[in-house]
Amino acid sequence: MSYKKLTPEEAAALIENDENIGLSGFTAAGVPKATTRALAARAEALHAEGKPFKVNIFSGASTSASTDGALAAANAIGHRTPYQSSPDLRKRINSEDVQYYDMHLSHTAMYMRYGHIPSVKTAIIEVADITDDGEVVLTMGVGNTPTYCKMAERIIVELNTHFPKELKGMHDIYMPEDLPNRQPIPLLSPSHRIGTATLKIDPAKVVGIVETNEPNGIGAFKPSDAVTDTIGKNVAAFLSSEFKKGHIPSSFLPIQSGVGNIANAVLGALGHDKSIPAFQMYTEVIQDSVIKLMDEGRCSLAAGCSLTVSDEMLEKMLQNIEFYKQHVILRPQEISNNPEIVRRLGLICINTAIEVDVFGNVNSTHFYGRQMMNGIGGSGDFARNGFLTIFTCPSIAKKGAISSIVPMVSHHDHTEHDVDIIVTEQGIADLRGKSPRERAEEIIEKCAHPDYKQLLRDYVALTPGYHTPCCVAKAFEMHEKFLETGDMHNASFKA
Ligand code: 0RQ
Repeated sequence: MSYKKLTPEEAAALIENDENIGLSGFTAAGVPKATTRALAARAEALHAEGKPFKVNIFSGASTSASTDGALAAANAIGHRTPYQSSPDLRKRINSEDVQYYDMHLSHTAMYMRYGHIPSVKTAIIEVADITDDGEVVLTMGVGNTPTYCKMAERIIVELNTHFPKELKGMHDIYMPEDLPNRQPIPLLSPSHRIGTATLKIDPAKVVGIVETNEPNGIGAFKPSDAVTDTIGKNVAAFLSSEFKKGHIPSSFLPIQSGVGNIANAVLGALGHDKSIPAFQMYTEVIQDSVIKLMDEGRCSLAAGCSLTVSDEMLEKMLQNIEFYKQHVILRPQEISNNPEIVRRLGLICINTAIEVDVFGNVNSTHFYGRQMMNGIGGSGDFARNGFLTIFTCPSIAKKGAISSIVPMVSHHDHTEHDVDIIVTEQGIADLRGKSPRERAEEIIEKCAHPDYKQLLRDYVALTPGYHTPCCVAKAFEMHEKFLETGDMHNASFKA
């Protein structure tokens, strides 16, 4: 191979203060590891000398402890987009050390190509293989890698030998044509390959290769509990009933599912419910539960943007890589989350809410309107365009001091127009074909925790005789009481 070899420290030394950096991958899957860790160490050393050093990080989505975690701990991030889920970075964002703008994940690549957001100077990418003429086999996450490589002036390549070259064939790399003559994306089904198995980058941009051998470091999910299990069963029961009514075609429809413990429980329950036929996934993140369903013959294909499975699961998959290459497809997020494809394929979209209001508006991102959790991620790409859009959440948080059903969400991510079904462990609220007052009754009676039902009924009763029973003066009373006293129960809507 004709590329220069670099140590992680040599690669990190190339980066300047305030530089815009694009990272490969999506979640901890496919993100570079060694260079970003060395960059964090460099930032700490420079800070100790009293010198400023921060970089602006553009990613696919969340990253890993050796990327967002290390850089945030070193206070080495200036601006950050489009998504994160790191506890260290979350603290920096909420103390305004980091300027963070979260956006629909399908937007980032096009926005950068057309200058709506700054471009990156350097792309740091993890690969399983690279040829002298720039044919790259990516690892487990595609994210925005094609666009970052296209836009960057220079590329630092981490060749991670933990991931075999035989991954070639799992990816389907496709970039939409430039405007104004863009053609329809020709993808006709989740299994339809429309692009190339490798990503072509300009070899002249490659400043060097950092060799690593490191797994993604993804642990197994914690086992589901009674609440998440019940939510999962409720979603499965709802979909089974829709299927029996003929509202879903007999071949079923592809499923998109968010990440996390609730999403795992939902997928587990869908797998167990034999009244639902084996289905395909067209989603963003493919996690352990999907591969388990595949092994059980319940999921026939998983197309996504990253294979975010535990290290243990990945080892197992690598033993049987030829099988999984037939059944797993990894695409850029511009394609996995593409609104037109989501609508056309008729996806059943299941995502998690932080809070939901009595009209069906959903907050996926903020606590009390002001504190960022992770970001909107791909949830909006799917929710707005899905065939059926379902949001799930436990009915209470913080041991009951918080009701997840509130008079008005403290931050709007998905409006009532984008939300069909709410599911909590209490039950299923079907909002389709219902007016705001009917929705309020459905959500309170089916989904709110019994401790909060009367409070919410009292709130809705404050505003008789209007289309939407919203009382502006009292809409955040429950949030205010939680912030003042530590318990939403202390709110009152008695006249
Ligand atoms: O905090 O554990 O400190 O008590 O919120 O915690 O366990 O991280 O929850 O993994 O289910 O994630 C919405 C954040 C849920 C995630 C969200 C507290 C609660 C707890 C929640 P503690 P967990 P989950 C794209 C999919 C947006 C992006 C998206 C997410 C913590 O799903 O980031 O959908 N979604 N991407 O106690 C205050 C409330 C609260 C609250 C919960 N109302 N007020 N705190 N908590 N409700 C599409 C794909 O295809 C992947």
